[in-house]
Amino acid sequence: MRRWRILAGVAVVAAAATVATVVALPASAETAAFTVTNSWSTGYQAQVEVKNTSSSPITTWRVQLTLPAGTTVVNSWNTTQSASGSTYTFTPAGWNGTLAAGASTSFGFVANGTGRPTSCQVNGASCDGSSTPTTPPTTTPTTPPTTPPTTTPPTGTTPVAINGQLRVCGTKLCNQNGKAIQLRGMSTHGLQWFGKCYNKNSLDALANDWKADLLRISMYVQEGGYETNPAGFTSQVNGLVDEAGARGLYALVDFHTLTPGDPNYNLARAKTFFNEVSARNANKKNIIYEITNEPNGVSWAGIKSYAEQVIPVIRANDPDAVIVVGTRGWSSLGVSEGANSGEITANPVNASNIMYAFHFYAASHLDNYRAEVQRAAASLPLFVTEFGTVTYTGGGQVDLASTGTWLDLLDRLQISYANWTYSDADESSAAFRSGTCNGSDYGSGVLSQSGTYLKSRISTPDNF
Ligand code: IDC
Repeated sequence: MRRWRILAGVAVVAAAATVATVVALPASAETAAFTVTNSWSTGYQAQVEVKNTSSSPITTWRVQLTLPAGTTVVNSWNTTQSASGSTYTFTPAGWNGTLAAGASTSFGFVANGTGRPTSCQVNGASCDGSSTPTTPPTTTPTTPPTTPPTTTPPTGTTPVAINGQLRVCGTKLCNQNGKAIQLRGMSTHGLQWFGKCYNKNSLDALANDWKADLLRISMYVQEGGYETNPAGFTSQVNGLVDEAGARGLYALVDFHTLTPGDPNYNLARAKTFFNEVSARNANKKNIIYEITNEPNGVSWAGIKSYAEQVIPVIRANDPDAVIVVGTRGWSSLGVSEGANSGEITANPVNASNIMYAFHFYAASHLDNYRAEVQRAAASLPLFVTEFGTVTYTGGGQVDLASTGTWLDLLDRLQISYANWTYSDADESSAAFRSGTCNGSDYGSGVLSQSGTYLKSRISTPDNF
């Protein structure tokens, strides 16, 4: 268990805090319990449980955490967060302010840096129940008493242990022995929104129950993603690469461009991001790079130009990793913009050991798309880095018939895939029911219709 309470070391845990001195907040007793739910070498994810231990309801709460120099909050959920210097204030998200007597709620955040809070207050009083803010013991350890993700290659029967460093062989993805293989796994949702869904329990479930081979780490660039905090999101991605590796899973690092559709808009960011990620992870066998998610409204020539500038940045650090290039028309091989894979075969990216991305949403993309994939697979190495069981909106009816036809085709062609999404988003493409990630149970009982089906497909024996 990497879960630990900070009580022993830093004294942020829990406590009945009398808040009679706090103006504008009810005089009552609240506790705030801080738990690290996931950690990696450059950051961690934490959960704070706020409990109303009084005998009457409260209508709001406020938790203030002070972090040491070098550690910052990257993002948070189920809360509204503001910062003043190194003190972060967390208030209700809107719907979780009112707590009945004895009730509790929790919020979470991701920190860049390893420093744990040096002070915690709930409603202006110390989380340890005293009237002054908690001060840390001088012997506070700077590293948590946890086992960091292992950096030695996993042994045994995990996907990475069996297959090792991957490479492209002809139109296939091959393992370290030159055997053509197929990887099957799940994509995260946007880390800026669903970071809470990627924790010890959920990742253990993905590796052990789902028997997945692959975690796609979907880092949006816009919409509150990378561009708002490059260091923080880079750290979060690196942490998940480690977590995947610790479980013997491949990590597909997705630079999730979407709007604007021209990846060149983010060229400078892509170079910075991939330089940092590939330098740090160069010696890992489990990393695969996806340099742009879904180019749209841009020519193939524009995508190719982008790829030929980003790929050398990765290669300079990590010469042997597989790199996946998005394709025109939201990675439809051009079909969704009236083109087809012929423009790629006629003018391929000038690089080796690369694959081309194809995406589909089963309720929207039917036989004409399947025909194009079958045709393209004869000459291009393809990787389905994202697909949904639903419409291209991410919602609507789950189309199990079309999904089944698609996955049968991918299995037959040995095309690897990742499903959108391993999250509890309130949309039918999500594998978990809405609200699941607020808890710790990622078992069969909390799966959506889509998740139940995907798990049944992914957990069957691999072809390694
Ligand atoms: C969707 C999410 C949805 C989010 C939207 C905009 O499911 O919650 O509001 O993005 O960011 C894609 C994209 C992927 C989309 C998904 C479903 O790669 O970001 O996610 N989709 O619309 N391409 C086709 C479908």
